[in-house]
Amino acid sequence: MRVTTPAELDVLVVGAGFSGLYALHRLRILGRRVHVIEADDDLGGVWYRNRYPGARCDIESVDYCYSFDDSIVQEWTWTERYPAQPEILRYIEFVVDRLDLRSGITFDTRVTELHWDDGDALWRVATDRGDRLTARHVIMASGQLSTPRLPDIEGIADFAGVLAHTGDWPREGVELSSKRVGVIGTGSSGVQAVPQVARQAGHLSVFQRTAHYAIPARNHDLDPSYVAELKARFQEYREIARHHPGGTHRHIGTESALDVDPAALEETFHRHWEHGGPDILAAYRDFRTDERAAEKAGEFVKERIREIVADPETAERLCPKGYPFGSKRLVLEIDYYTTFNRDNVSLVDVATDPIVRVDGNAVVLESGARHELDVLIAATGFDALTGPLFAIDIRGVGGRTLPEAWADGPRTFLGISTHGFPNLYIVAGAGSPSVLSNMLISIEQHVEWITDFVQYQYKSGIVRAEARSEAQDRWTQEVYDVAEPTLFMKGSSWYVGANVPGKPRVFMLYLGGVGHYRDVCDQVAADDYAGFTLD
Ligand code: FAD
Ligand code: N01
Repeated sequence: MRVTTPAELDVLVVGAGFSGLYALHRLRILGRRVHVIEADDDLGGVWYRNRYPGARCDIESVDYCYSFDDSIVQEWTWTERYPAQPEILRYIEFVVDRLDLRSGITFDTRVTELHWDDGDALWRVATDRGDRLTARHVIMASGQLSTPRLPDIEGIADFAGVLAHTGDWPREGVELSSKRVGVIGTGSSGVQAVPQVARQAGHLSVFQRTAHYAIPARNHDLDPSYVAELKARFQEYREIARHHPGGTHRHIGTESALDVDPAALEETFHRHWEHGGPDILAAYRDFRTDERAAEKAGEFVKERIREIVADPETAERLCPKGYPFGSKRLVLEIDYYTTFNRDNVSLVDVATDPIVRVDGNAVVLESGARHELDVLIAATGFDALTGPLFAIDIRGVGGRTLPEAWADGPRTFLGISTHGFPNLYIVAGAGSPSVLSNMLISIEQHVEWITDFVQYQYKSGIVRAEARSEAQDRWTQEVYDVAEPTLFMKGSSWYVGANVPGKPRVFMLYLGGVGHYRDVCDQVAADDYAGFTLD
């Protein structure tokens, strides 16, 4: 049964993924009147929706989990190095039941309006189910990758077969067996889905515009004695990750890849390739900043692709070109390259012969080639970071909308708050380390910081907290300055809004490192929230 939304709240939380669920729990403990509104009919966010075959995490399970309650840590046991979507969703459900969170969530309800009332110092909220409520504070736990995007291909929405987006996979599943299936997109989602789809489909056509760098995940079952040993010292283990630049335990190399002799370089690359996982990204200190250094890793990966893929032309097409290794998200693969050795799989190069339209049940290329399909899978990504926020009519002081305030790209103080939008806090969004970190570390840090800030305001009789424009300008500049020397600026990826026509081309994430970022946030709190105007 639908939980009624309370009419008046201290804190409204938008979204019931990892972020919103923890915010609900923490604010309940702090004694606040808090409620979550969730658009989906159940909880889990990313891990509820991304049910496509092959969906799994690329941060190790023992790191990609909550740490705030040690009894939960002790009661839950991960089974795989990189957990698959069903196991992560089971984990979220376990936590929710354990903390009895469902009663604080209204499902199947989308927040459509957030209008700031400066006279009463509160947010007036409307939903698509006709709810009207007020909340002194609003926490946007609405996700980073929660707005799936179909490509701008004429006719795609009218595809005559079954059309499924990986980011909004049908709950009832998609029948693939013996079907003619097409996958558009070869980023993280496409690379994960392709091998699994190929096993079931009659024939699979992979429409590739840009080849991504992918390295083996080497996923495996976890040894129970390893998990037990880690649990015994989990808080100590986690504390290290909290201060690590990526929120993990990745070793960060201090040498330059350009100074190392070729045999040692080769040996390091092979070691990473055999071990699997994304740690190769940090093997040398200049992979993030020097194209010549990054190219050495890029060349190594291309050699492996040429070894694995039997057909030399297909292998060449699968070799990434035109952007440096590491400047787009490094993809972890399980059987991706070997899949192209199957008889029922073909790679269609839509960089040289683009998709121009979908006509009935066919994907039509510029050359006139028609690919008749029963199922079309769009692994085409998301309107990231700003998408879920802009989908809501958010109006701050003087009725200014968030898209107006962010017309040239997101402008925030600490990624958490925006001038002109008092008492509104964004979890793990633009201007913070967000998806370039272990998100569970970043989510816990943000939720704890924001809820402490809210509690501080109640304790101090403050009703209105607004980021100062000078503090916001300084922080926004810091975000750009840290990103500027990195190779991320050379990859035309969703990190810079490149996948959405008209989106401002700015690097949206903070690359200064999770540990440093935490120190900055803690200092702001220690200075009585310097950078905010508090009334
Ligand atoms: P979400 O899980 O996106 O939840 C947001 C919720 O808000 C959704 O349920 C949505 O329905 C709801 N919502 C949005 N707008 C509204 C509205 N207007 N009204 C009501 N509800 C609304 N991160 C990692 O660190 N490691 C990984 O390996 C990793 N793998 C990923 C794999 C995939 C396929 C994807 C898509 C993302 C992955 N991420 C990963 C990033 C992921 O976004 C985070 O790890 C994390 O799950 C985000 O949790 P969240 O609660 O902040 O957001
Ligand atoms: O999306 P993407 P994603 N014609 O934007 C192609 C997280 N995630 O869902 O590169 C042809 O990366 C597009 O081509 P191009 C992770 O943070 C994590 O894969 O624009 N192709 C590209 O290949 C990730 O970064 C995990 O040339 C078109 C693809 O679609 C983020 O989610 C797993 C096209 C989109 O790739 C997004 O990943 C999954 C067109 N018209 C997701 N339009 C793990 O952690 C778009 N494309 C494991």
